[in-house]
Amino acid sequence: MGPPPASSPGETVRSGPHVYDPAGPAGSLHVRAAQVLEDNWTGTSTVPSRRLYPHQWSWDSAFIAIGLRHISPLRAQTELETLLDAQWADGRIPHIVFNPSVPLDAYFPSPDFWRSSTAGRAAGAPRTVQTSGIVQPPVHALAAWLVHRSDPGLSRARGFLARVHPRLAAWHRYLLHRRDLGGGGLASVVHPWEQGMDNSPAWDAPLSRVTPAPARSFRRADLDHGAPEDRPTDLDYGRYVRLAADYRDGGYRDGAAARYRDGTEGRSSAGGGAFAVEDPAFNALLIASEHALARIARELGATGTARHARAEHLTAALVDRLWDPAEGLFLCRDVCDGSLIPERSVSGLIPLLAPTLPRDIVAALVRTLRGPHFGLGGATRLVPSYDLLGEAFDPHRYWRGPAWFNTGWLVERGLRAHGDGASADGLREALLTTADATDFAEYVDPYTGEACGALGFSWTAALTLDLLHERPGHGVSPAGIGTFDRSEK
Ligand code: 9WN
Repeated sequence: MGPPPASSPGETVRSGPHVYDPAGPAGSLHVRAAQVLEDNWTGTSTVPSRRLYPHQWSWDSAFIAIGLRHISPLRAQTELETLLDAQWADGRIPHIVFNPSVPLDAYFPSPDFWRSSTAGRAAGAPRTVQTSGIVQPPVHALAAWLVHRSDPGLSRARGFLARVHPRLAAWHRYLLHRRDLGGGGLASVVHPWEQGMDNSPAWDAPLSRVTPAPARSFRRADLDHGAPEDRPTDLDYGRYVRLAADYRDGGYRDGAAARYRDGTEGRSSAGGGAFAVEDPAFNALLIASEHALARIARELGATGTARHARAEHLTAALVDRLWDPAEGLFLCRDVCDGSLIPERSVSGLIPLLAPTLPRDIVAALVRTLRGPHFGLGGATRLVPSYDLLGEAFDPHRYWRGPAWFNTGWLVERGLRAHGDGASADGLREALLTTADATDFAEYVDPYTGEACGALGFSWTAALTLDLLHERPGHGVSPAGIGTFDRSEK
């Protein structure tokens, strides 16, 4: 990896409106956030973290592009285009694009585990770049639209939207057609890493059916950098490895989910159905991205109406299949046995992003967010990843309680889009203060704000930049969250 190019010819590196400054001279947070992205830039994309995650990750890149657009719209476009260059012919966007100059043992599972160009050949994996074979949440169309809006002139001059639109449309087609494993109109994830909240207690029940790969068959690299008590257990890791290996050995084919009668039958094959879950956040992001794709289509001269209609149809399916009125929260559905998984996670709040969510559901979600299970504005200032009162709650363990900045940002956007500016302002302030105080930590203890995981984490820095460019006290800023706005259809 060479030194990061600061900017490219013809492009302005911008400095932002420094509207937040609790801790130092005006702009210092902005400058430091931009520096993190500079340090993590490889020349064509941004690593989430130099040591822990030294390749390109799919949903990380989308969040990173959303922040990068404020300092370099060209780099933001490049970030997304690099990812899309690794798209498979069946439409999937892989969750990792490997950097060939990084040693194989720097991250596990490495390219020799996924073997994308051979095992994924039938599914259309690219030949020239090595990738994983699973996906991550579809934040990309949303990111592409926001990147375009940050500098429409540059975007038009480069034909950015015209180039990414067919790829994004193919990506959504893959999710809507190949991944509707439950048959109810929602996309399923076939591995906990696909949903992005890898170690969520919501996966415990469906994962318990999976026979772990033997510990001696792989070597974890994450424990070289992270504290074992904060990371997933070896048992869970063995199950992640088994699911991924079975999916690979089935040629990364997507099949119908097997229905388990008693929880013991069935194969442990991801494509064939041992793990298939409909997740609220994943589908809410698909809804937001469908609305974004509609706007992209309109910008390119089409109407976009059919896509808005599809997004509304998806919203109805989300409510129909995952809304639990008694909990006031969206839950995950285990597609293998058809049950709703009785665990409260931040994923269930993220449908706040859906602009046409019924108002009574929005109100119930806000009550849940501020109630005892998530405690926003009371016990916590950030949104915990999991139920504060849940049996599996742990303030430090990966996705089992700590607060992440991307989920906080998504909730902030949703609150603002639905007109709850006061709650959004409070959350924004807390996100900025905490990013500042923790040196852009990967995640934090939701009670104390103590830094956990990697520091200098890219999406924390990127979303800090994005929040700095929002004007607090305003409902919807046209350049920021227009995509989520009810009225902007
Ligand atoms: C597996 C890169 C990724 C994030 C995920 C986060 C973590 C990887 C891991 O890091 O996952 O994809 O090794 O734990 O859970 O959301 O995209 O930042």
